[in-house]
Amino acid sequence: MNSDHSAAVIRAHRHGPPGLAAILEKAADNGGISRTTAIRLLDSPAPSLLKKLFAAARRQRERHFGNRVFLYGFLYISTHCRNRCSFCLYRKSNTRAVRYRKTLAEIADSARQLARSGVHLIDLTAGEDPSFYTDETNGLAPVIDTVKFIRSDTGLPVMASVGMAANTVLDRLAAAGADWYACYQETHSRQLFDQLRVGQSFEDRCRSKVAAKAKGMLVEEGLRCGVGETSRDLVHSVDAMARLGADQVRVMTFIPQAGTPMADQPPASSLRECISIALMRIAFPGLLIPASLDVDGLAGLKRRLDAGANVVTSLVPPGRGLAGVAQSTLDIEAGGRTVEGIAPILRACGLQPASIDQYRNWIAERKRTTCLHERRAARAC
Ligand code: SAM
Ligand code: MD0
Ligand code: SF4
Repeated sequence: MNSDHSAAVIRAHRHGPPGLAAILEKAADNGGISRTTAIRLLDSPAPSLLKKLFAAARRQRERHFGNRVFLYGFLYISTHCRNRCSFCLYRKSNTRAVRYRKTLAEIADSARQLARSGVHLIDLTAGEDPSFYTDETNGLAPVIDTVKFIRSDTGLPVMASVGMAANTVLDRLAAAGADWYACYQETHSRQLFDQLRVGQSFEDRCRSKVAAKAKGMLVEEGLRCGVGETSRDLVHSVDAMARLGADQVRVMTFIPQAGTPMADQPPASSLRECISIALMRIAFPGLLIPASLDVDGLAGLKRRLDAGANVVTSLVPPGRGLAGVAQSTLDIEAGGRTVEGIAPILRACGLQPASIDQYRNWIAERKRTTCLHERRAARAC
């Protein structure tokens, strides 16, 4: 498997727009389409053009990863949160959310179950649980201990997705062995950010990712679609992901949540997400791009993989009282969000799980080739 180290930006036109169909035919070979074309595809998605776009995205994935995909186990370890993101079920004041905080023993049991099932990474996710911040100088201390334990106990790479981490906390997360720092900006429009991530700092969130890269961690950036963003906003975000030098890039459709200020928003179709996945695959052919089970469950997996995604995320072990984020229960207890549950869908897409060594090699290669200079050159949005 190859990996791409120069995250390509969606390129600007040089010679005026040729026919869209022709551009898409070439997209897989030259690794780029223009911003104007990307916006046109998002705004008026003609089925014949989308077919070409998705085929081009799949060719790029095939070139870099063959028919192999990575699988991420997901553990939402605490659903308590001090924040008030307007889109999130787990925002502080929401009485409709089921709240729990798993013990280290419970987390370890679930992580072992995931490891036995064949996932390549354990994603430790949490709200900004006030109990994590009781000791000011050692913020997130319980999470850091958990990362350290799960990493050595399972032997698998670990992602920390626990909200925005301060510089000193990032140092300790990196020292504890967290391979990944996931922190999603949702949008790079400041106005929309302020509506979505109420009371949080746009700049601090951006800067934390730049800092995490400088400390040698891999970084995942993420976008929300279906929340009133324009197509220009989405394309602008793809440019920002390139400037950051993100290692994994995701987009998820907004799912309205009971008891939140955005509960009554009409649910959006996932087509815009799939187009964005394909555009990201063409802009970043060698990067990791999730198909999340946390939006449409199993029913939505094939269309996301067919759009060029190469990581299945939000695999949750059943029987342990664990929740999803955007879909807190969908397909979990029935065992659908498991390696076994997704196997028929992978087969239908002509894909198969990578080996753990292939995943480790991708990480090692990505870390090796993103040299210190490049990591320091990462720019905030
Ligand atoms: N609390 C941490 C944070 O917010 O960074 C970690 C949790 S992170 C997994 C929460 C992410 O789930 C959000 O950034 C968003 O991408 C996604 N999410 C949450 N609620 C959602 C919703 N209603 N629809 C779609 N995605 C959602
Ligand atoms: C997912 N539910 O992968 C998870 C979550 C957090 N790093 C990821 C949004 O869809
Ligand atoms: Fe808390 Fe994260 Fe939900 Fe925001 S998105 S309310 S920070 S759990």
